[in-house]
Amino acid sequence: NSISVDTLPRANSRVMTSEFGRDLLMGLAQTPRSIPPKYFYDAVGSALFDRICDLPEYYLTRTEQTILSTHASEIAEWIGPHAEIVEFGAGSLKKIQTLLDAFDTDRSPARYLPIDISGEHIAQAAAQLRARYPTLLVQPIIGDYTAPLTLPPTDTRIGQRVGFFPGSTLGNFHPDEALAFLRSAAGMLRGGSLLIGIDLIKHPARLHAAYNDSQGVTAAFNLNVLRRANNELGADFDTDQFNHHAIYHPVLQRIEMHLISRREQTVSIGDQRVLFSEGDTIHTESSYKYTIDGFRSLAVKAGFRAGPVWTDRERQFSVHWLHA
Ligand code: AVJ
Repeated sequence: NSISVDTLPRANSRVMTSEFGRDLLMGLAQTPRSIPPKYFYDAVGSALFDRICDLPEYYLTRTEQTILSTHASEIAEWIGPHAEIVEFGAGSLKKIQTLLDAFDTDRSPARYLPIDISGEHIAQAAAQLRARYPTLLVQPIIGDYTAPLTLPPTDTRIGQRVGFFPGSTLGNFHPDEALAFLRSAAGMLRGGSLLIGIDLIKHPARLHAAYNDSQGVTAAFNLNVLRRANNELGADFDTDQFNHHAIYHPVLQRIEMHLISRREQTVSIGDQRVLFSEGDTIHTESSYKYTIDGFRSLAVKAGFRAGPVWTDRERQFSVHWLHA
């Protein structure tokens, strides 16, 4: 029996035992085909995203950073003394530092709970943060922040609990998912607040440029999800045979990113074969844009009370304070 090795079930179990593998096959079996955007962020994808944030056309990260640093002391007032900050999808723990630096030492946040799916990344970043802010209790939570989670109990010395969800990451959620996420965040933060960054509706040309940069970094980021499937699942996507396509849909008020098959081709993923005709698309990301009032209404519907909003001069991006 040791010689009758069937490679197909083995190849397939590698796919089916992986959450990415299952989601990929499920997404490609649907019409239209799709891959959830959370799979962009392997090590290579995270590095590409960092490069996107530095692109001249990608105004989001830079503008949010400017808003946070310009209004840091006012935001620190809203946060108040000895707060607990829970960050959703914290990544490299860089954005929190702008907020932490805005406090007088005697009012500084007491505890910081960064939530992220990538474990190795966060432990190292947490160590660096502790070195910089010795009085801050940094307790990383490794997990998916879209799933309900239990936070460690607070104690009476800790001030209000403040959720921090920067980067317009909520934009990746479809409106019904965004509402559900905000509802569960409101529950988890009850009595506290949420500080959230939201990208704003603007001239489509500007949005188009941000997702179709001249250096092709966004294209590489988009195509990287196929390379990841090859690496992790043994799929055989030919990344040269797919084109990056990103377009603003003014009715749905979202950027859509797609990968478009350049020709008829068959791709193997485990024991599955997926046929693409020329021009077939894989929808890899939606990035919803909001008006300030539109987002505030959504937050109110989710159980928050809308507080102050900070924006930049050109009203490209917004940072909202919401009472839970
Ligand atoms: C991290 C979801 C905010 O939608 O702008 C950047 C991801 N996609 N370029 C966004 C992204 C293409 C980004 N978010």
